[in-house]
Amino acid sequence: MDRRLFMQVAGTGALAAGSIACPRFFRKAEAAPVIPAGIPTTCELCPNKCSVIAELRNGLIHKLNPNPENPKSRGMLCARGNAAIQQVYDPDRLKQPLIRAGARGEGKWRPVSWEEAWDYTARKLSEVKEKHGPQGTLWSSTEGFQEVFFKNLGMAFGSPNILRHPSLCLASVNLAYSMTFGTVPSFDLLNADFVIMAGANRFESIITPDTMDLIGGVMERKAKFIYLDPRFTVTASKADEWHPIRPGTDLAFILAMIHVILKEERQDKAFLEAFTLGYEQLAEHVKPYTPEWAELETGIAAKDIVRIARAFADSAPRAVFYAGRRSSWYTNDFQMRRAQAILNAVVGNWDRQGGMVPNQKVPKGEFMFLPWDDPKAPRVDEVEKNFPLASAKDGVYLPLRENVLKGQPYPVKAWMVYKQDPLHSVPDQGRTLKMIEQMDFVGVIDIAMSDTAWFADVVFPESHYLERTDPIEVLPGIWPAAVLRQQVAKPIHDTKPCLEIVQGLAKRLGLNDFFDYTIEQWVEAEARELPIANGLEHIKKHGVVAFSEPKYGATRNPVNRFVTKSGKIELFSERLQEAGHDPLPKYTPPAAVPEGRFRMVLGRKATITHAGLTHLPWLHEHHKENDVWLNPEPAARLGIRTGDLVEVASQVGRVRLKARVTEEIRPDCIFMLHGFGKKSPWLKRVHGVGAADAVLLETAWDKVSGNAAMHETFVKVAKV
Ligand SMILES: Nc1nc2c(c(=O)[nH]1)N[C@H]1C(S)=C(S)[C@@H](COP(=O)(O)OP(=O)(O)OC[C@H]3O[C@@H](n4cnc5c(=O)[nH]c(N)nc54)[C@H](O)[C@@H]3O)O[C@H]1N2
Ligand SMILES: Nc1nc2c(c(=O)[nH]1)N[C@H]1C(S)=C(S)[C@@H](COP(=O)(O)OP(=O)(O)OC[C@H]3O[C@@H](n4cnc5c(=O)[nH]c(N)nc54)[C@H](O)[C@@H]3O)O[C@H]1N2
Ligand code: SF4
Ligand SMILES: [Mo]
Repeated sequence: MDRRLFMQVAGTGALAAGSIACPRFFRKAEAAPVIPAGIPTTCELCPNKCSVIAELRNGLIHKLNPNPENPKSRGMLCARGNAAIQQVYDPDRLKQPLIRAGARGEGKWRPVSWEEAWDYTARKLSEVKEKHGPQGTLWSSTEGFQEVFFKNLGMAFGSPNILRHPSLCLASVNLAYSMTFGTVPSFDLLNADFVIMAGANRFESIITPDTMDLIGGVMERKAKFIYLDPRFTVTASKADEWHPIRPGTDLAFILAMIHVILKEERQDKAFLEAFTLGYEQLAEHVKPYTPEWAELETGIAAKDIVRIARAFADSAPRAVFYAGRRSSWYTNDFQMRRAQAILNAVVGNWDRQGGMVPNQKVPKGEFMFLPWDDPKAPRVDEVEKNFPLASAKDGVYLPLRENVLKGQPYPVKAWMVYKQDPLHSVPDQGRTLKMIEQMDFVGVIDIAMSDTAWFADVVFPESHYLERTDPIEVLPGIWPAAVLRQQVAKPIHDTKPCLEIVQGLAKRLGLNDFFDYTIEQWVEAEARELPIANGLEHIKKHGVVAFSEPKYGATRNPVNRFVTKSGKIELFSERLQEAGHDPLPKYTPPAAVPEGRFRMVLGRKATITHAGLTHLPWLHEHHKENDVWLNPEPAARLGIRTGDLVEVASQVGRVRLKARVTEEIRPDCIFMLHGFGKKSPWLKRVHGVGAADAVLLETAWDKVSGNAAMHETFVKVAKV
């Protein structure tokens, strides 16, 4: 390890307020960051995991401040991060274990001791195991530092059915970049001169450090910024150009860009020659995809496509077509993301400053625990058979639900859920409710009475992130960091961290030996290999260990082998061909919007995470309810005005909410925010307020990755 790469304080072990050198990403050297006093920890309100310093007064959490030592979160704590205090002191949060007393969803609960909740759950899981084998249990979860313990319990129990969130989020984009480069890179927005973002709404869908780099890099340096989205988002308002692309046609735009670049010989020939495979096939493949053809598909003028393609190639390597994160859009999403990856490769921006950069990682140790046997049964989602390139350890959510509903290839009768609200995050709420109905047992571990918890049989209250210590987490990136979440305050209610909830169950399921450790032992083992003196002490004191400089160019070495079949960057992919998919991204037009209907598109707001947080007062103030965005042209035809109550109906559900008539959306789509129309009365500010988009969304998935395709639903809108 190159010692110079470590955080500016490496070796000193001490860091007094205001004493650190100004890291590179703080461009104004005079503004040396002051480290606030308090206990350093890590935010858990979204996947970014920003570093926080908690200030206490009289034992209560008084304020959360950003920790500028984390180069990924850059001294930023967003509105949601600040509102975490309100989760802790929320009078309606889960305060003790609960067992259902009435019918599912009726809302009758019996507060019970932890012993009773564990005994009851262990008995139910054992009954299902006896009847159907361990494969009769499903363990689903969303990312979080303690997710590992939950997953491990499912695996130690013998279930192959561990189901993680990527197939509702970023599975197709990750697979597309991995199939091309053998890895998923980051994008150096701090230094890029030309940025294209297609539906990556970075000013509202916050990703660190990308959101800050759009402000401090792209905007401050006046780099060119092109944004494609059927909606006029906050990001669109900050771009040099906004193109309201016809939904589902980004692939046509990208293929036409490649066409122009190759035709005009603006590609990086030396790079393509040295590092890639399949250039000849690509050149042949893109010939029919002219800008004139793409204009008809996308609605973006051919002359604009040509102009953008030229400027993009001429700005390379400091030019990026940014990947985006939530790639759960269309049934051809994988191929669209692969085309982005190929476009980036063609201009040679790989592993260059201002281009695409392979992620670095801060190394850490691992706690060694007793291993368990591999499961005997195959997965219920049949991922290996139907999605051989997808991640079998994460699974595919929608195909899994459909198989469980059919009882194929075998029955699944118990569902354990951790830190996830499938009634809102999985399309077609009605079918997810059916899946719950046909379970003999549903157990949920949450911090709030989510809608899924509301329909469960047992609810386990986890301690809030500010009340617990979690494993050390490595955040890879151009500016990688290892972060610690440590307890800031004692739990104020009868709650426990996930590890202890898991241990209580493990004891009763005869799996004690696999979980015979404490969180302190786990963290200590991880800290042992942090690349800094006194790792544990350092990370407890600072909350973070990070490199101070990005690294560029290590993989631009002729002897470097990419982790692909050929060892090269694969423009043409034999593995895709062998798996029965197009080896080069072939255009398939989106389904036409039926007469009198609209395509439903999704997206985010900066003050809401997914379907959660809308009930916290500070955040609720910004969005009291959701409405449906409708363009003035169809609105006039339908006699709808802003504020009118409308009914929105798809083939699987119907909801009522208010209309917002706005030019900020194309006439062929509608949009509504996630997080409203809650069934759980404990989320009182949003219970029955507005509508839940998951009720409307139909079941569809990307063919290659199995990622949910959430923009394939057409709806009717009518005034009530
Ligand atoms: N309709 C629609 N569906 C979507 C999306 C969309 O935009 N629209 N987005 C998709 C994407 S990108 C993603 S990543 C997924 C996200 O899917 P989910 O992870 O299901 O989304 P959240 O709404 O954040 O639900 C998280 C749950 O965890 C609970 N929770 C929060 N903190 C803790 C904790 O510390 N411990 C425990 N035990 N529980 C906690 C919250 O109370 C909440 O009930 O949704 C996907 N589904
Ligand atoms: N504040 C906040 N920040 C978050 C999250 C959050 O919940 N809240 N969640 C985090 C997570 S888990 C994720 S995955 C990311 C998601 O972040 P992003 O990847 O940016 O995804 P979305 O915000 O869902 O935005 C999708 C955008 O695509 C547009 N769109 C729809 N169809 C098309 C199309 O065919 N073409 C184009 N070009 N655009 C289209 C939509 O209008 C919408 O604005 O955000 C992360 N950051
Ligand atoms: S972006 Fe906001 S919510 Fe997400 S981790 Fe950072 S501070 Fe927390
Ligand atoms: Mo996501």
